[in-house]
Amino acid sequence: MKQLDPSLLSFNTVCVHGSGGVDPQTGAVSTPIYQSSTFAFECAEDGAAIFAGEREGYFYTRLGNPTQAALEREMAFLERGEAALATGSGMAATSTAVFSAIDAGDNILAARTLYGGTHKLFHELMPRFGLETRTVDPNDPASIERHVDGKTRLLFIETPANPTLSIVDIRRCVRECRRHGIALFVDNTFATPYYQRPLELGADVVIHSATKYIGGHGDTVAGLIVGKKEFVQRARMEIMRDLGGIISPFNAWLLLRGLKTLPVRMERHSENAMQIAQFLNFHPKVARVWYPAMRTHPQHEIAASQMAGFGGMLAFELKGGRDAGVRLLNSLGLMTLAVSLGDCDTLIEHPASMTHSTYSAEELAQVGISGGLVRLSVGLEGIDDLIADLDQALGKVPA
Ligand code: LCS
Repeated sequence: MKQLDPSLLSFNTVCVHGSGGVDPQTGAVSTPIYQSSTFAFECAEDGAAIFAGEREGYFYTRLGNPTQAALEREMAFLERGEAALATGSGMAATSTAVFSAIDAGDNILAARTLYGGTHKLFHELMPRFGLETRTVDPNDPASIERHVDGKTRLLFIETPANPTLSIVDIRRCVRECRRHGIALFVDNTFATPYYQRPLELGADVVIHSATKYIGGHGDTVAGLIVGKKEFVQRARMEIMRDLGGIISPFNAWLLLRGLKTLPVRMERHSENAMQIAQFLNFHPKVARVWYPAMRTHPQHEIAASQMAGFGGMLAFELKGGRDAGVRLLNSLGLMTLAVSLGDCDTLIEHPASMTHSTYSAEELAQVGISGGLVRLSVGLEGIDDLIADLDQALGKVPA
């Protein structure tokens, strides 16, 4: 059976064909789902050698599975990393990756604007185990300098960030992290490797909530870690093995299927988002729109320098504040009032009371999540239908 060499193929071709082409054993064009918890050894000596790490092989799905491995090879290639580890959720990816890099008494630096669950992990759970998170402005070298010390292991950023679409300058962070001898972890969920590849810019580890654009259809919760082989191996064998946040073979297959259409979906998400951003920008009831493609976005230049496109996420602020937001969300007919993002369906939510309710009132104010801020994950529907729905709902919002 012919095998493909992904290093000779374009991003789009690898998305469709995977990192190895058809299944070498059976010729199956769709990667088989190896729905098996365990794998038989050839003989007792073989089992002992695999357990001792002297021979490669599958033996128990918590430590690896062929369907998962096909996904990991493909994602490592798409993010231009040496290796990848698939996990049961984006939170499992973040916690597994961070715990692979720190020990008791260490601290990490983290951007102020992150997904609410990540913020809660860093500021509530980790401190219970003596692991401190120091909040920094990752775009300001002086802020990093003020907080870093001999026990700092990494800087964790999200760009574009959830939910404000603020942008972090990855190249600048790489320079600062190298200067201080710490690793840079980038949550690349919003951009996907189709539009942004942090490892190519010098970052050390990429994290995904694969629940979002990688899966793309709103039917799977999963995560991914991509980085150097040694780091990924430690994450798998030392942290994942014990914490157990694994992906199921079926969910790994759903992500492989999602990846086939990632480039075409991302392009349509971006086109639709740009048109909605322009519509909202001129709407009298909208105070401000946050979409990195727009020149009015304060960090548009940084975004344009590190992203090949801008994706389907945007946020906007209503002049009428929280009451206007509630009215808008309750008046929509087509758009779905739901958290998550990156689905084919357009999803709309209210960060202050939903995804970022883990932030205190003071923290919400510091990162610019006001009561009137609405987050939109623009889907793949017909653009005229989406704009008509927003238009009629905005019509019901008091001026
Ligand atoms: N990173 C980012 C940027 C996210 O947006 C999320 C989830 C996660 C990590 C965690 O991934 P999960 O475990 O859910 O797969 N974001 C969500 C959101 O904005 N609404 O619902 C979940």
